[in-house]
Amino acid sequence: MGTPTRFTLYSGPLSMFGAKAQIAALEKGLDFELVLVPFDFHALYTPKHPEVLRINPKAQVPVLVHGDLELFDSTQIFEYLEDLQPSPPLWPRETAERARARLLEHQSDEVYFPHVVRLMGLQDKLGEEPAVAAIAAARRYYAKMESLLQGREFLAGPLTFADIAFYMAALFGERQGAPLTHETPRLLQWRERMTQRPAVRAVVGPMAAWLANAGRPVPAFMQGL
Ligand SMILES: N[C@@H](CCC(=O)N[C@@H](CS)C(=O)NCC(=O)O)C(=O)O
Repeated sequence: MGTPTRFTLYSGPLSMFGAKAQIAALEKGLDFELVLVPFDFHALYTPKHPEVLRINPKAQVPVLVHGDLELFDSTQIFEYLEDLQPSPPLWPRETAERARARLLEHQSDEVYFPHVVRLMGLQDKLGEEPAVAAIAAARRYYAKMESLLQGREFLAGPLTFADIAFYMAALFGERQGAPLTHETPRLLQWRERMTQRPAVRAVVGPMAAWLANAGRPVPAFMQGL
């Protein structure tokens, strides 16, 4: 028996990293089973799903299981999906362009998103210095992304994993007090282009419904999906 066609993706109803993997799999037209692990605003990610605990030493989603292959980390999953289903490609073909796109994807998770994580713990103090500094840092990052969008529709040229990563990270920035503004009009248009993609709507629509059901604010650009 070879590797089954379908894989299983463990994610959470409000997992930004899980949503990255989910959107990429849908963009590639891959068939998979989505397993949502327990998550709510009170208990957060407890109890942990037993498969997530078994597979990922960091006990985090997303986790992907495909036959006897077990993977974790959204960026590792991106690489596997690209090899599993090369078409449509989500990394540019040319070597330097590909490296730039990979760096952008990395920066979204590791340079921009930490500002958003900082804001998560400062929601009742958004007017105070640490939050103001985190919001200013997020805005400086938006300005860099705005300059990349000069004359192109996506951050690295064609649609890539870098767009998927930054779309999801910025969605959480929007929720945590670092929204996109008219100071970065090309970035606003990019977000709208991304939001209209069927793969994005299929993931962000249920996330918006989940937030509304939990009594949490739903950013305007996520409404009506
Ligand atoms: N670098 C990892 C980060 C994964 C991550 O932080 N996952 C969160 C959900 S979005 C999680 O499972 N948190 C639960 C925990 O850390 O206990 C990736 O890219 O997949």
